[in-house]
Amino acid sequence: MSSEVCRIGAQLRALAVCIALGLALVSSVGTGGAEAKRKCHPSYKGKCLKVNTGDYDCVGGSGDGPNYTGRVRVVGTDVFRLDADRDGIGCE
Ligand SMILES: [Ca+2]
Repeated sequence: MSSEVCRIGAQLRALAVCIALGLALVSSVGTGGAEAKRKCHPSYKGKCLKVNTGDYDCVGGSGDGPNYTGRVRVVGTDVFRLDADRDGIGCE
């Protein structure tokens, strides 16, 4: 009977270790997820232009938004067309 309890205890400990490892994994993934949740557009650096918030235009420009940004580096596809002269700097 007591050996049975020991076996269950060992299984529970193993389970606890598994859960702890799982939580550690989830929390580390969760940190990455939080980072991804901020979702700065990968095409723009120096400023965080969020994705899924609509178009970006230059502050002080003639664009109609709904989002505006100042000078920003363009490192990928210029989806918001902020870098008209294509020199890698948007909203100059
Ligand atoms: Ca430019």
